[in-house]
Amino acid sequence: MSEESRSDKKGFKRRDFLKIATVGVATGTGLFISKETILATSKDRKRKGHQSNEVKPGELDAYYGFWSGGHSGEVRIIGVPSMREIKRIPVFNMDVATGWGITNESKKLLKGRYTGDTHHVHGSYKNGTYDGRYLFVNDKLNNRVARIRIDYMEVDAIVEIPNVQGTHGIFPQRYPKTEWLVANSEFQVPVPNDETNAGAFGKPKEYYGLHTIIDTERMSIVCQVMVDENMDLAATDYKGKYSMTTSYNTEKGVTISEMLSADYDYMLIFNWSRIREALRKGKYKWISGVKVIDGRKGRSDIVLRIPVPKNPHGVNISPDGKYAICSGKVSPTCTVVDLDLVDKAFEGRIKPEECIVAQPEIGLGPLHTTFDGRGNAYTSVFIDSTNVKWNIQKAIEAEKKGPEEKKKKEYIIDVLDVHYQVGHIMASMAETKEADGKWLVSLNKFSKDRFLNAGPYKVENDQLVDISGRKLRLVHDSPAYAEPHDCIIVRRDIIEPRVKDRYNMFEHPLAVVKSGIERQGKKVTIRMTSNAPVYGIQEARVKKGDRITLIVTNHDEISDLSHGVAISNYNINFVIAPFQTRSVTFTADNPGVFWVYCTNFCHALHLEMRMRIIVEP
Ligand code: K7E
Ligand code: CUA
Ligand code: CA
Repeated sequence: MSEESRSDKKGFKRRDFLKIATVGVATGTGLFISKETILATSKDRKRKGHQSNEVKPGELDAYYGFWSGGHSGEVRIIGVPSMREIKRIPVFNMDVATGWGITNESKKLLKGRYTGDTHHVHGSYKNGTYDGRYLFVNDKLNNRVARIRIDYMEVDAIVEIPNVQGTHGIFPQRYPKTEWLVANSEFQVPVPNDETNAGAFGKPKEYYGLHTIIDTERMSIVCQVMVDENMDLAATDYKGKYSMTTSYNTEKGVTISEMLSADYDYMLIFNWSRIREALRKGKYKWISGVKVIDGRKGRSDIVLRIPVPKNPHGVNISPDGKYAICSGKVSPTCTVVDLDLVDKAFEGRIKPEECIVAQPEIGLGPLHTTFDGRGNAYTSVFIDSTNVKWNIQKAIEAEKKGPEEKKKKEYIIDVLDVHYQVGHIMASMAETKEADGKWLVSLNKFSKDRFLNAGPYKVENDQLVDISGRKLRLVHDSPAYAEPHDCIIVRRDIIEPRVKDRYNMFEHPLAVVKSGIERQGKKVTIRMTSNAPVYGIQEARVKKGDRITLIVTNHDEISDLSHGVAISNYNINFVIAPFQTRSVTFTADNPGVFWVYCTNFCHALHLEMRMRIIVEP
């Protein structure tokens, strides 16, 4: 049964709406049509919205959810609305199940650093919506950004960011297509942060934040803009003109009380045409091998600083591209910035604070905001443990009418209690101009008795909310292991056609066509194919101390037919999917007979799928 017909059964009034529209046309009364149309479209009063989140065995989800994995260092694929975990993509972590961090290919990308802290995952864009090519994710711990190829759902590049610490908010360019990605540094540090600058170590006023711009094709650094402030979350606009961030430490504090001392901090907006101009004119310094442009206060006109109440957190752009919404965190408000006014502020025609068109009161501890494409915003409120649905236009109107009108809070449409302490919140397609207002995920930091108690270290609770109606409807609790922060929810038709069933075999320069063993001095290369249920080599004889490179190509092309390659007592274990090639290099330091066996159940004779490496003394 389709989602549509199921919803109809439960009383979705779409048919009634069609009826009204038809009657209106038939009677020819213009008044009648406009009244009903207004009621049905602008205020979503008619929206009952009872979609089913049930995805029966054999059925597929309508959305791919891509979750960051927090301090697990990975990215996860969750089906929405079923909330079934489909796959984990190892990124900055070692993953024994697939051999990530074990194979030569992954080691080359990870460069010996097998820990990470992924907070924000975003897709590549074309014309304001996902193009289904790449995902990007940050590593707050080791200051890296990884790119995941969607066709293989695998990391293919990692860029390291110098001069920074706490690489937190990232966002790809949304228009006309992703060529740049911005990455924020949350912790201010001396720049450069090495012995050449030791004089600054004890002087926090000489610590800076850097807004790094990454070339997403080359996965290299274009430049960095240095500012006094720290930078938390990131966003880009829908016109390719600006990137924006929030700063909670404009004070340059190093303790909590110092970071909370000022009444106002900033939303910072970076002007991309002025950054390009600075690059063209050579207005930068080389620091640690990258171009650093000075964006500090009073030094350039690249950065606009809009004062917002102290210690803000998320910044999100409405899908119509008009507003940047900054969530207050310490302040119970959200600040709505009109991006057309930002143009004027950059031209010096108005003051930065005049870009603010509303500051609605939302609740205690607003952190992140998402959208339904129908003019409504949904803000996660940490201390209250709620998701608050509010109307952006109504908040702007209330602001215009004055404090009395604001107090009525008529812009608030619904408040949903969540369990508990929500961080990020994300609606389906909400970070694109195609926001569709169907599902929302509330990523709650505490699960508090919602699941079987599995020890002192508790899981989180990702709650699924139906937002197709006027009211928010909680439909599912889903435990999440440490510690997704953010997610994006992408329509299936964007991703599914891109995903491949097998690798392009000759993309790997070492693809094995024919099995064989080759020796050059103490270096031995074992090239081996795999075809269920046999490896292309049954026995390899080497000598103690030989440096062995084992290259394996899976010749099974049938979807699902992956093999494992595990070398007993050699701590080597990896998987090869159809037409994939992977290699490992190790020293044969112990004489003996060592079974190499398949770990991935592939065939009725899977257990017999093995070969020997004989290490002679
Ligand atoms: Cu709010 Cu790292 Cu996106 Cu966590 S950040 S919640
Ligand atoms: Cu090959 Cu199991
Ligand atoms: Ca502050």
